[in-house]
Amino acid sequence: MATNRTFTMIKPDAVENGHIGAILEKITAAGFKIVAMKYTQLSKRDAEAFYAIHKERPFFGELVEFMTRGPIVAAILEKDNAVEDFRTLIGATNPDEAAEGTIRKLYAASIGENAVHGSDSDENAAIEGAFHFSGREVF
Ligand code: RTP
Ligand code: MG
Repeated sequence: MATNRTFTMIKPDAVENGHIGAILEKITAAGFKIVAMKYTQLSKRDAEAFYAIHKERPFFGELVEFMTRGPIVAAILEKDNAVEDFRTLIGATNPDEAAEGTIRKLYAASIGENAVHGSDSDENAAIEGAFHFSGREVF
C-alpha cells in the first residue's frame, strides 16, 4: 500500500447511533477518497489480533468486548499526508480533549467508545488495511 493511504473503522457505537452517513460525509468533505470499504463485524479473535499491541493494557478486555458487539464500517482512505491528516480530522482519543469540529468531538461518548479508528503510522495503515481487505477489494 502506498504511503498516501490510511485505514479507518467506524466503530460499533457510531454505527448503533446512526452516524455512518454523517461520518462518511465528514471524511469525503475533508478530501479523502474511499478506495476500499465494507460493512462487517469483528470476531473476538479478529479484535484481539487487530489490537494485539494493547494486550497488556488494563482496557484491553473492554476494548475487545466493545469492538465486537456490533457491526463496523472498515475503509481504506487516500489523500496526501493521509495518516496525519486523518488523525487531525478524528481528534484526540478522549472526546473531552478532542478539538471542536472533529469526528470524536461530534460523535464520541467516551475514551473507550470513541466512534472511529485511524491508523497511527504508514506502516500500521498498510498492516491494518491488509488485515481487512484483499488486493482485489482495493480500487
Ligand atoms: P484508535 O487506535 O482506535 O484510532 O485510537 P487511538 O490511536 O486514538 O488510541 P489508542 O491508544 O490506539 O487506543 C485504542 C483504542 O482503545 C480504546 N481505549 N480505551 N478506557 C481507556 O482508557 C481506553 N484507552 C484507549 C479506545 O477505543 C481507543 O481508540
Ligand atoms: Mg491507535
